[in-house]
Amino acid sequence: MTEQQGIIIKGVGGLYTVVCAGNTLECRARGRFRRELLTPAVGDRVVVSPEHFITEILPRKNSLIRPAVANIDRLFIVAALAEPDPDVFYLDKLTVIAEYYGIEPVLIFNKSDLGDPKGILSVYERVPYKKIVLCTETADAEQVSLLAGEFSGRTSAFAGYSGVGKSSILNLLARHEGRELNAQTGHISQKLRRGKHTTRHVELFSLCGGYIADTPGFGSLAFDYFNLKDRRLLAGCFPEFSAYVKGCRFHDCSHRKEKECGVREAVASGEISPSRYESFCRMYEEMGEYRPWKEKTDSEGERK
Ligand SMILES: Nc1nc2c(ncn2[C@@H]2O[C@H](COP(=O)(O)OP(=O)(O)OP(=O)(O)O)[C@@H](O)[C@H]2O)c(=O)[nH]1
Ligand SMILES: [Mg+2]
Ligand SMILES: [Zn+2]
Repeated sequence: MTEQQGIIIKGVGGLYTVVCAGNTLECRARGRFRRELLTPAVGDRVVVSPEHFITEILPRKNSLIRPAVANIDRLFIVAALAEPDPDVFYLDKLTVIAEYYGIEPVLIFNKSDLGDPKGILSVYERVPYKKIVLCTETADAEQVSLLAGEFSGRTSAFAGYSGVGKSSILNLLARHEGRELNAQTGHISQKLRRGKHTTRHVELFSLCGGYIADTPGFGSLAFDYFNLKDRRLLAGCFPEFSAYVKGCRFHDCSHRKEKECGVREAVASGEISPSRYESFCRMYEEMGEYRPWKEKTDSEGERK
């Protein structure tokens, strides 16, 4: 037996499920990854030894921490129109993370039976991402078939709050192919109007002619793991700003307080959504407060 290459589809408690040429292998990782502070992630292309050890992680196209997935082409950012209510700041953070890592964001507004999508669609009207309005419970075959096409030929991951319907969408796509994945779905808490974190780990499913990662919903999304040392990169993660940055008087304009700022003028004239601009400013502030782990310990050292 020789080494083989495969893709990690699941990783729980140090045990990795790797698909190699159609075979599913249960593997462990070599200790050296831990020494190198490298953790194999779902989506990683890996080399597996005959003893079923992961001996190598092939170069990654990208890797995210929340959700913990690697080599993603598209991030499907799911929000519910109600139960839970959409949180645009959270959605905007996800779009920024996707942009930053070179992943194409697609917005899904689910539970259209529970709310009117007009408001949220107007926020994203000028944002050049695909937007899909969906009701997983009533979608007809044509709608599901269009949706399935969005996943074909690429690796995708879901992201979004708990309870918005990520696993329900996955099951809908599976049923469309005549399969039962039984990705676990959970009712939202009627008291808190939030999901209950039904999905516990990331798992990659081979579906719709591609790979799709179901992921757990996560609440907070800090920039603490972000490598955005230079927060001036932030405006570049808002694609609808780009046409207006040219109108800024200062080449290093932060688009917040400067005079003659093309971005602020576009917000004032309604060409940039005020809500997106507000998210930009909030993120800019948060990034300013962020100190990388190493710097933090250094400054603690100084205090002693
Ligand atoms: N009314 C309505 N309910 C939906 C729709 N889609 C999903 N749900 C319900 O929403 C609840 C949560 O759905 P899940 O698919 O478990 O949500 P999730 O995003 O996977 O949640 P986590 O795994 O906790 O992150 C379930 O009770 C679903 O039946 C929809 O289009 N309309
Ligand atoms: Mg789920
Ligand atoms: Zn500016």
